[in-house]
Amino acid sequence: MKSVFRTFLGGAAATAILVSGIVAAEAANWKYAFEESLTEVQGVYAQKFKEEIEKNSDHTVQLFPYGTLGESADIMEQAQAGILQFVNQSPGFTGALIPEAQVFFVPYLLPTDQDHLARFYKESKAINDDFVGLYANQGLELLSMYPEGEVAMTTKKPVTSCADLNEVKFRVMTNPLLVESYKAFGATPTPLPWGEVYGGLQTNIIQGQENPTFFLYSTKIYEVTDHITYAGHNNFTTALMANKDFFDGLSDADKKTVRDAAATAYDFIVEYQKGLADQELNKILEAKPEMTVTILNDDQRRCFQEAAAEVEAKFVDMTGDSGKAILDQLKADLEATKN
Ligand code: 6CS
Repeated sequence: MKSVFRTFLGGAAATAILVSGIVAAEAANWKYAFEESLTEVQGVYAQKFKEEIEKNSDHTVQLFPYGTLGESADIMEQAQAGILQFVNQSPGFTGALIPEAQVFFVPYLLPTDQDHLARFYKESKAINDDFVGLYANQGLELLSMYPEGEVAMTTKKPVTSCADLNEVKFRVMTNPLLVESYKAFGATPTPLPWGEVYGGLQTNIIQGQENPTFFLYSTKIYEVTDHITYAGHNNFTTALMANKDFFDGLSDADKKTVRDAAATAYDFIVEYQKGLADQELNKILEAKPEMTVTILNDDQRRCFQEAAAEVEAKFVDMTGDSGKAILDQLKADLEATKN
């Protein structure tokens, strides 16, 4: 009797251990780093992604906002090394690693129309197919690319033409095509990580930079520049990816949960940004009424638009057939998603 009892307990205990063991093995804590704060666009996207994963699985997602693990380049290294499972890095930085990702810096390639952009990122073959392969070559599973808004230049002196950028040390993200782009605009491009931008403007090491409107407000960049200029030359693109070995090792169910969470966060962030740029611009003007805001007219834009052809040619030089194929596909995708 005793031995039967013991066997029974043993069986129950073993079952309990096995069950908890299975749960422990399955329920993981995934680390996800991004380049902005929790309340900025990448942070809002990340929080939605986390919420979806935690709602639809036993896993948890631990978020690491900008600065907690270093600069953009640092979090990418950590993701490639498998220390992080997820990383949000923008092509502005990834372009140094994946040259074709610099295509997002060919001026005037992307439209300013937010609805068109929203359809484009979602449906583009270049993004959802071609870039997936290119990111995979770097050990990354590309899960989503999404927009963060039209970029504006902020400077210490007014800009109404390329000539006004002459002698202006203009901070750009660290990719060679963006350097070429601002050279073609007539400025002296200065690639820097984000952490050096506010101080660089404050100490006049640089005299200009570009970013989407919400970021100009949230990072208080308006405190150290006096003029905002919209030339319509680009939209800020960003991307969520996973470490590829980690992703490949997930069950089919978990892969689906991750993809679904990225898709839900995409729809959410597109909706979230409706009206955001205008709203944040008003906040800048409330905080600093003397800030000037200029939307360049067609004549004033001309030199920027002319520079675009030169930058596009540089992109093809830098990336060869592979870059040309991406560029052509992207143009076709933009055309196909027009309305
Ligand atoms: O300009 C930058 O470096 C930063 N801009 C944005 C909108 N997000 C993160 C990035 O580091």
